[in-house]
Amino acid sequence: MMSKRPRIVIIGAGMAGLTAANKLYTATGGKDLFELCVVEGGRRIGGRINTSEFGGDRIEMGATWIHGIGGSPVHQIAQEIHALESEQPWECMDGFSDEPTTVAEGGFELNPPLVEPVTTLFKNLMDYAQGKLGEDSAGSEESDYSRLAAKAFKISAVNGGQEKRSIGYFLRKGLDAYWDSKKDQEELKGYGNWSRRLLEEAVFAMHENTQRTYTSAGDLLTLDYSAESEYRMFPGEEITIAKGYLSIIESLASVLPPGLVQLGRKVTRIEWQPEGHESSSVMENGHAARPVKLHFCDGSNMLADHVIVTVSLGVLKAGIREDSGMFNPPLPSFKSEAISRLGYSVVNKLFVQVKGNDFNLFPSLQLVFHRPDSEFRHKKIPWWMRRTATLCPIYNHSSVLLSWFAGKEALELESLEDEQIVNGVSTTISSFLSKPHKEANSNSHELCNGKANSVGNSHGSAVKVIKILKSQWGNDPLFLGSYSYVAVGSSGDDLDKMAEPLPKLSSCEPAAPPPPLQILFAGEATHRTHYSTTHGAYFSGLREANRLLQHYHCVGV
Ligand SMILES: Cc1cc2nc3c(=O)[nH]c(=O)nc-3n(C[C@H](O)[C@H](O)[C@H](O)COP(=O)(O)OP(=O)(O)OC[C@H]3O[C@@H](n4cnc5c(N)ncnc54)[C@H](O)[C@@H]3O)c2cc1C
Ligand SMILES: *[C@@H]1O[C@H](CO)[C@@H](O)[C@H](O)[C@H]1NC(C)=O
Ligand SMILES: *[C@@H]1O[C@H](CO)[C@@H](O)[C@H](O)[C@H]1NC(C)=O
Ligand SMILES: CC(=O)N[C@H]1CO[C@H](CO)[C@@H](O)[C@@H]1O
Repeated sequence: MMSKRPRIVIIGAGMAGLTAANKLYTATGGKDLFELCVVEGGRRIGGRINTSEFGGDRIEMGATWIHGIGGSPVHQIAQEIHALESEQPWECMDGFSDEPTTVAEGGFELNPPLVEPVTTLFKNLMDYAQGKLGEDSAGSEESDYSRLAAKAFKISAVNGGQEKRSIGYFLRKGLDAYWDSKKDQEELKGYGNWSRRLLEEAVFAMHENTQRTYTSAGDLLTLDYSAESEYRMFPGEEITIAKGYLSIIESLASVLPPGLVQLGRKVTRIEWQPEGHESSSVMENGHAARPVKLHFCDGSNMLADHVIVTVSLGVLKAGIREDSGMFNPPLPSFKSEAISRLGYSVVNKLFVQVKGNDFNLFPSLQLVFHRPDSEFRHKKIPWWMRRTATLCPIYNHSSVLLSWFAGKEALELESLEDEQIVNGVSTTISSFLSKPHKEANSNSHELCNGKANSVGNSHGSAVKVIKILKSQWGNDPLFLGSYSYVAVGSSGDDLDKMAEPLPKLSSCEPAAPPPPLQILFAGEATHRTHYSTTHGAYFSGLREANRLLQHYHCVGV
């Protein structure tokens, strides 16, 4: 009797799932060593990669950047398939490479002497937290601030509560240290309702808001400080993909035979055997039955020897809730606790098409807002706009602008009508690009160069918002958020636990059979140093494919 081929089912046709499928298929030379299939709940492949179109331009609703080209497998594929050039314009954010224009609420364009020290401070603090400040910078002024902050941080962290172990807390200690060190200098005049100190704090907050979108930690007080130094970036520039991020996904999928990827196949339950395959006495036509049973939303089911789960951390968090029963029996506590502890929140992108006399000169704007509770704030600017750090054309001279949102502002965006968003963005643009009201006593040249007038004149009232397009990662049941982060109370060890296959048998005899590998885990949230990225997802897919290839003694080529 022919022995049955092992059946491998990959759940999810995103970066991790398709990388695993590509590896398993190509490593065995397309020979029928395995019965392989990918089941995807949605109607498209790509997952959190979702290249789309807006206002005639190619845009990314999800993954956007190759975070450092040196050593990035995504960059390598993009080069191989010539996806880095295009005739058609794309979301490349080249306008931002020129100096962005920093404007404070009310229309005051801020001068470099105000913005740059705070920006440098912020950058140095993050570099310090990420362990990137080399010894050579030891003598510099800024690294002195961050050392001071680190000291303050460590002292407080010993006795402190949870939030004192966060990046958010550390950053604010750094800002306090900065102000302390400037105490003796003369207090410079502010501008309009803005005092110098309020402006500095607001510029700092703008950088915090960018950090919120980088990490998806809606509240930086929940972002773990210690884990930050474990995160790895590739060296080199950060670029976008001219032919669209989806071209990478399509390239990975292109080697797979038709029918291998099945769309519209949402898995509702995964039944597995925690005691391992061997102990199962269930037989099927003289063979040990395949140990895993998948149930789909249409009521059908499928047996498998191995399942690679690549669904997002958000979907797993929902899946381990008692009422969900996604895993039957439930996941062991080491796994479900890691899933609960790790952070996962929402980041959304908002595209705005504008029209104006000379819209093609819309600047790359850095937005400096009053605090949400400030008496000076422009009351008509909605709260969900107030933590938006930038508003920039997606390429030089494009009429499409882009802003990023994180946390509760990102979720709010999903629930609003397009018209409400159009109004909110319009009000914001007119407040920032309007001619500021001059006050007799605010003639400080240090902070504001008066250019706000020219920016205002050429744009403020002339810019009209035509339409918008927003991503909606938070409420989509196939994602339930955007990407993961290490939350306070969690650690890099939890990311390693995410990657461990099940069942985890306790036997440690030397002759113990190899682990049955019923459920394997891949996906962005299973990579200790490259979590939250496409290349992290890629590496994780490769890792799990190789685990199975090794299991069957056909080590990957
Ligand atoms: C707004 C945004 C911006 C980003 N920007 C960047 C960036 O600039 N650079 C970068 O490197 N990364 C970025 N990322 C992160 C990157 O997109 C992800 O880390 C990566 O794509 C995740 O791939 P994955 O395979 O792990 O998961 P996914 O892409 O989520 O794939 C999982 C798949 O499983 C499917 N699925 C879910 N539940 C089920 C079910 N029950 N049954 C069957 N199928 C199911 C989903 O539909 C999905 O297709 C961004 C993400 C977002 C949302
Ligand atoms: C963008 O356009 C401006 C004005 O035309 C030009 O000065 C600048 O060099 C351009 N920047 C890039 C990156 O192409
Ligand atoms: C993916 O892009 C399409 C537009 O092309 C959009 O309708 C859909 O909402 C996007 N998905 C998410 C989760 O944002
Ligand atoms: C609350 C407050 O003082 N608001 C003032 C801010 O500045 C504008 C003009 O610069 C005044 O008109 C407001 O009264």
